[in-house]
Amino acid sequence: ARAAIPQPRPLPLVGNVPDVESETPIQSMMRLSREYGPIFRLSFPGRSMLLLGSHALVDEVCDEKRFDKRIITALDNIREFAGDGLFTAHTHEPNWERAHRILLPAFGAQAMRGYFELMLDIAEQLVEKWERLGPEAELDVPDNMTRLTLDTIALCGFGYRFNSFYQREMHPFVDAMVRSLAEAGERTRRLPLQTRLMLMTRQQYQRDIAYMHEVVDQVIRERRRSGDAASRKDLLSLMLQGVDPVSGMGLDDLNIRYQVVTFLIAGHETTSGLLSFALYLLLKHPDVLARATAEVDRVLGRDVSRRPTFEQLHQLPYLDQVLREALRLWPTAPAFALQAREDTLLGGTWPVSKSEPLMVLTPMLHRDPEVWPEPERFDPERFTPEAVAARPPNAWKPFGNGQRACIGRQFAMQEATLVLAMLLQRFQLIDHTRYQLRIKETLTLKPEDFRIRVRARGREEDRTVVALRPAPQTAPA
Ligand code: FDE
Repeated sequence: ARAAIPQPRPLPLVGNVPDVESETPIQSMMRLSREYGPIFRLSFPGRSMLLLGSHALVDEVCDEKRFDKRIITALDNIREFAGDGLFTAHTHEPNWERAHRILLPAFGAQAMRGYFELMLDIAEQLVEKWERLGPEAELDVPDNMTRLTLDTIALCGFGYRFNSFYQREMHPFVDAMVRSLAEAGERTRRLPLQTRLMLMTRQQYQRDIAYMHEVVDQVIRERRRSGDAASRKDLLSLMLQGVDPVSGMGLDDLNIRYQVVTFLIAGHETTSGLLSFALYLLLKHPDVLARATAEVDRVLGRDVSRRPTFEQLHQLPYLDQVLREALRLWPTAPAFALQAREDTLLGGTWPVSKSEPLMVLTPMLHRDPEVWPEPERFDPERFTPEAVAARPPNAWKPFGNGQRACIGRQFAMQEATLVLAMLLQRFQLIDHTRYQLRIKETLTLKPEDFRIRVRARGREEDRTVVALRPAPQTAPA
């Protein structure tokens, strides 16, 4: 019983281009998924893809014997600057397996302990800044979180300080990276000829890529010159010294450059979005916020002069549930692409050719009422150990699938837990704009224009001082 795969009516030449908003493609696809069902096709000039949004179908394509990661669209363009780094390498390229084996220890449990102090260093910069700015200051949450996550991955990964909290503008590397990621995305919506005609855009792109590579090559050179690669246990020293146990080979300099760029890209926007969504959701759910704060007070205590410890971080199960539930509603890496190893039938019904890419629309998987009752409701109780054990596999995929799943998962969760704990320990969050969620899409998702105020949760007498100067209310837009 073969069935035709639904598709919004394509127009001549442009196909389904008009069905997908260029600024908000994922949100358009979520809308189409609600309209056309668990599998539908979109076709664009020269290519098409199948979009999957139900647990039953995603569960099927998570079988790695039948399906493998596919590098398409924006990811394919990002290969221009991230080359065969882990994220953009094809599984069959020798450098993927080699780098995967060499770098796995850098993301293991032992390594996480080593990163703790460095994560704390950057997290302290954030909370100290917010403390000093005081309750009048309007804080741009995604901007602050992006500074934090970029500085954290650079310091833990390569011993490099971007010092983003000491500058008004972000480091020029960030501008170059953001612009090139945006251009990599734009190019998926243009015909190659259009891009060829956009001389200024192309030159800017080439300049940005050259600049990123220059910064990264400099970091690598400095490490080589300092000769302390042996004593350090970070990503860069593993890359410089690690030997793949299977092939007996190390990584060459070009690949190391690509890996550094990859980790900076993969390691910061996603985690920054996660922290921003988590703060947004807490702000809008005072009961959850109160419970999370109580857990933090119990484990870290109220004395902010005592620095949190690695052990304490692993005693915050409710915070972990909050972060997982935030990733369910808003998986910041919102899709991943696969291909069938052989032509096949999906769900016993839908014919799928191995040449046509499949995209898992993670936010729709995470809203499938078959596995997520009342899917729109934010409820960290979904992630108690009992609830997790009762759910079928592959219902929650914010970190992708199988061997190509996120290598930085532990890293991101440790960083997010630490920062969230320190923020809740210190501050009361104030929703002075009565923020209405709007989602900005780049490669990742983020709350757009999300600003808050914070007030130190000090002793009682501090609170009365603050109360004499109430923060003016901004009228809702
Ligand atoms: C990966 C990843 C993924 C998959 C994709 C595909 O499939 O295409 C996903 C979904 C993700 N990832 C997600 C995420 C989220 C978050 C928060 C994160 N993520 C974070 C992070 C951090 C870091 C450092 C990272 N991350 C990294 C990474 C890498 C390197 C990769 C690739 C891997 C392989 O091998 O392939 C990823 N990540 Fe992530």
